[in-house]
Amino acid sequence: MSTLKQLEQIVGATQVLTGEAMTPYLIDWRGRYRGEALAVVRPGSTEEVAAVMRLCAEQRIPVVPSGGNTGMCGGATPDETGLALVVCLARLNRVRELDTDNDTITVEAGCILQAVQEAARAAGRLFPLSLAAEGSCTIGGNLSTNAGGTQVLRYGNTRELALGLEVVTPQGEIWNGLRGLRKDNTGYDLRDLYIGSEGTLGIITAATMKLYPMPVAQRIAMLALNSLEDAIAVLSRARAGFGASLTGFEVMMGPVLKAVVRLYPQQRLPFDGSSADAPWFAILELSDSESAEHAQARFESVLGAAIEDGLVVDAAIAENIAQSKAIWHLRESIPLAEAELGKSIKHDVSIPISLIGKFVKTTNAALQEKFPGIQHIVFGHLGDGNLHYNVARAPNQTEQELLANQYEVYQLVHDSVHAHAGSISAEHGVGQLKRDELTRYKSELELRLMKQIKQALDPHGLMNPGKVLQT
Ligand code: FAD
Ligand code: 2HG
Ligand code: ZN
Repeated sequence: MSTLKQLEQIVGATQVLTGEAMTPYLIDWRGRYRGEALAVVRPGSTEEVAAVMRLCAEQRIPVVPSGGNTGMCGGATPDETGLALVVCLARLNRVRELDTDNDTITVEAGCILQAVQEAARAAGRLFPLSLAAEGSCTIGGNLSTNAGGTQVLRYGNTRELALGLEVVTPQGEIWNGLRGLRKDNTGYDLRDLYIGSEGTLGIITAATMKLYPMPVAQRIAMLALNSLEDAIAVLSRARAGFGASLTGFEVMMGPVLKAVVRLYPQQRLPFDGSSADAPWFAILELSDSESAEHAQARFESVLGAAIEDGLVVDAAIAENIAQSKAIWHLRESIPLAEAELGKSIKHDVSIPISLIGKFVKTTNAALQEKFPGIQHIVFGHLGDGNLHYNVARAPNQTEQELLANQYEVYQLVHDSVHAHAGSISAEHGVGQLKRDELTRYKSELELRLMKQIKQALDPHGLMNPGKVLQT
């Protein structure tokens, strides 16, 4: 019997896609990568995933796991050989359990992030992972890339939110590690190996995630600032003044926000006059567990002092939920606006916060010297020391001319990140985009240990070949 027929027997004929029907799975959302595949399968249960994996192991068929295809590094896009099977987890989308005494939710890997947030909210709890792709990314994809987002400074990355996993191994065994335990020191942490492994070690089919109390009150402001250094000074005061109540601190270059409102005229900057032309903006979010009055008093005291000391040019404080949403919407629109403006060269970097000002100044200068007129698109999660230091074409360049230099640009920026004690992937992962760059900055020992782990868990190298590690 042909492989396709055997797959149909496992998942049903309508869940094996070939030909044109595969197209959305063969290209990443940014249009940077295009591959081919033997087929796309859409299993409906963990047992079906396991049966598919057993067949792939027997026939040595490479496997590419796919969630919502919103990843930034081409991790879910198969290579060009057409040999791989794309395994899409979208049909595994049930909430299996919500336990308010244990403050946990157990969900299948294909659950859309927003659906997990909504299920938590319906039970009076907060699931704090929050990112602009939340309407289409899956919890399996979030776990596999160890996604960050806008609430990391308070709640941590996806890794910190995960207590247990269910995983199908490349041999087709099911590991049930769905433990809702906050303490479990029983040897090597398999869960943490799979998280962030971008589908190169196994397929995550379900997870038990932490829940938190809903905040009683929130205060959100957009700040107009004269410099990145001032943003860092305000962040430092907000951390000291708000403690664990500081749940968001984002920063973005003025021209980047201006581009958002130009492209999406229904959105508006909450400033007029010269404040709207500030070189930098920040978003500050306080989540209080006492009362609206308590939140307001804390917010005013930190912000008032920062304004008095000349660190903040202007502050637009949201008066209601609609205004809070509008402020966050401006920030969340940046990646889509950037994509509409053309292809850019993306760097998702983390730097010790104390070195961020120096990093941006020296890297901007070095880029301008080598590629005059190249445009900087800098924004990100300043509270986590995570910048999206993206680069767009100079006004007199074509997109192709920009991309022709992409490897030189990566190296210049990543060398600077390395020189500033940073990491070349803060939250988006490695995928195929940064696989080769990784070898420039990881030590030989680190790479060897990573390859040994890969060899131990995936001895035939079938899981997502060509991603994360060179094969
Ligand atoms: P996919 O893109 O389908 O896959 C991503 C990787 O995980 C691939 O390597 C794939 O093989 C693997 N994978 C997927 N599912 C599984 C599984 N069940 N088991 C094993 N491997 C699997 N990221 C951030 O960290 N912070 C942000 O603020 C942020 N904002 C974003 C904003 C926008 C507008 C967009 C489009 C993306 C953003 N991202 C952000 C990128 C983010 O990494 C992804 O949105 C998300 O985490 C990936 O989920 P996905 O389901 O789309 O995974
Ligand atoms: C964000 O923070 C995402 O908005 C996307 O991580 C970053 O588009 C980017 O470079
Ligand atoms: Zn981000």
